[in-house]
Amino acid sequence: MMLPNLAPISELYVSYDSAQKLKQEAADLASWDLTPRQICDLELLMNGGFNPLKGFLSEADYDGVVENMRLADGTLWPIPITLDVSEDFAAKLEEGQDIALRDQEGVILATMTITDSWVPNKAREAEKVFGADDVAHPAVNYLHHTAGKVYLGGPVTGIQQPVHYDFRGRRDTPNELRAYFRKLGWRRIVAFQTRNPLHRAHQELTFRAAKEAQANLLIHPVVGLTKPGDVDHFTRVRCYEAVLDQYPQSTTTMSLLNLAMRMAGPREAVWHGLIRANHGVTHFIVGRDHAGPGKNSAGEDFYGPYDAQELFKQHQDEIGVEMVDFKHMVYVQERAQYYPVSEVPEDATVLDISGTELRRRLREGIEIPEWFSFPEVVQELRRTSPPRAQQGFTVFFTGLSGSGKSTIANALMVKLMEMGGRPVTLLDGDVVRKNLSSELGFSKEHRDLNIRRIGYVASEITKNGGIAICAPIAPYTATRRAVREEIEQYGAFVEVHVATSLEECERRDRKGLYKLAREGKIKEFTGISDPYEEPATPELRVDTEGVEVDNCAHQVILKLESLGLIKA
Ligand code: PPS
Repeated sequence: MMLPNLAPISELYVSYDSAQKLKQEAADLASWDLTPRQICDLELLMNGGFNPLKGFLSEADYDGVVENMRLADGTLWPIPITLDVSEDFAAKLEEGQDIALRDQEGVILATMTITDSWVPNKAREAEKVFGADDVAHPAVNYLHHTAGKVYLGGPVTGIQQPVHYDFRGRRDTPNELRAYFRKLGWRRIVAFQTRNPLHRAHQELTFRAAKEAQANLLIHPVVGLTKPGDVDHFTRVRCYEAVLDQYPQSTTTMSLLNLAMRMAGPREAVWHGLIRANHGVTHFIVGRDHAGPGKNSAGEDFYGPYDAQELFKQHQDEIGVEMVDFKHMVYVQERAQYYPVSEVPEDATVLDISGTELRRRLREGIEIPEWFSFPEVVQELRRTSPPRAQQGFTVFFTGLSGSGKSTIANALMVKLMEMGGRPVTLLDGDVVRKNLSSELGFSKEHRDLNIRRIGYVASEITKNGGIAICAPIAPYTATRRAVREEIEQYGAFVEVHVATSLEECERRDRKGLYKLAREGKIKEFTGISDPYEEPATPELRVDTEGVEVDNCAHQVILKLESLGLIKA
């Protein structure tokens, strides 16, 4: 039987006085502004959550971790904790030099002595750690498209914890949790890792797991970085707080873990186990497809459904935490009770709601039954994900100059304002160029910058429940895609191609610009001396030739209705 070692674990922080001194000295050091993921990693390095690591991995440790899940000295460690930086920054450094690690506001959190600097083979890292060099995997995508080209390794000296302004009382370091368990006399503790809201089935399965292990329960949700598209942690924590009241008093506690998940399935499960061991727990619930990243680019799962459980079992002794099987719970209607799927009485009516179905019900404002979740949880989720017809969205017109984008966009704005309910903002090409982008010209670089600015403003409007109507030329597919991705985090992105032909735009030549462009008096003119990449699959394509503006705007309204974004 595993009993917890609840003695304090070693941290990387120096004493308060040394920290003050170090902070002053560090002002002169070369400094690196940490990314959100690096801040999460640094916090767990400094507070002992990543014990036995003493800093960001050296090259030898990294190689060992990538190849066989072990540090150079043979210790089990499955995920590379590396400090990725730009080539320019790395070029200025020498071995043995100290650098300051700062948060995004410039506060010095730690110093690090550089022992190693190398260019990693990212394809190998992707294959070995995540199982495939496929950017459909969020961590592989991060590795190739966000992470810097060079890795720095070396020991870290902790100055101060990253500051959190939210849920302070719910965040605990490993030592704080250990002290809490000691104080309450908890000897066996089963931890439940989650990045999703908890519903009745989760409450049942965690409570059962605790009973089976004769243990107390620690709900240990991740609030650092989870999978893109997850419910934000603010909402989740309010949901967890509501569920916490459902457990018998003093059997269960909840603590927030500022971990940056990698969605690495089996390796991630082992990593989660090690982190939990550092937090003083004895048991850990691992389920089907633990920390799964979704489908690969061929539409298949990255890992087998039980790979995580198998890998965990193999290394259980070294991890120092016992695995508890996650039981898939379903609701049996006749008994009005939850059962593990394997124990469902014969001929019983089994009810279950999948994650996809839940999202559909939220999106469409359909009832979510009480047997499935707690009313307080549903209420929280509805506050953050109102039905589609109340969410913000962006209509993004694209087309040649003089194609009629602005005219249709204006008509659409007026129609939407007539309907009321949500604020409407029009970001017209010309208007944006007068205000947001007055210093920009029409090179590819400047056009991209212009579109990205429009995208940023539209994403903020969408996030806050408004309607953004954009009407720039936006000639490049890749830039339009980037803006779509940014906005789709918060609401729908409806691309409308105003497909007026070049001949027609030139014939109309409302502003006389085509004539000037033909005469060479305006350079880089879209359609004449600069490219326009037509959208291949816009949500809507409107043809303005021989069609009234009112009718074009109406087509957009019909599209918005069919997408459920407005109600007829
Ligand atoms: S872009 O490519 O999306 O950044 O362009 P946009 O911000 O929509 O600006 C297009 C308007 O600027 C005028 N204009 C030009 N258009 C294209 N190419 C060149 N070289 C150019 N120079 C000035 C033109 O009036 C466009 O307005 P619209 O409303 O599209 O006709």
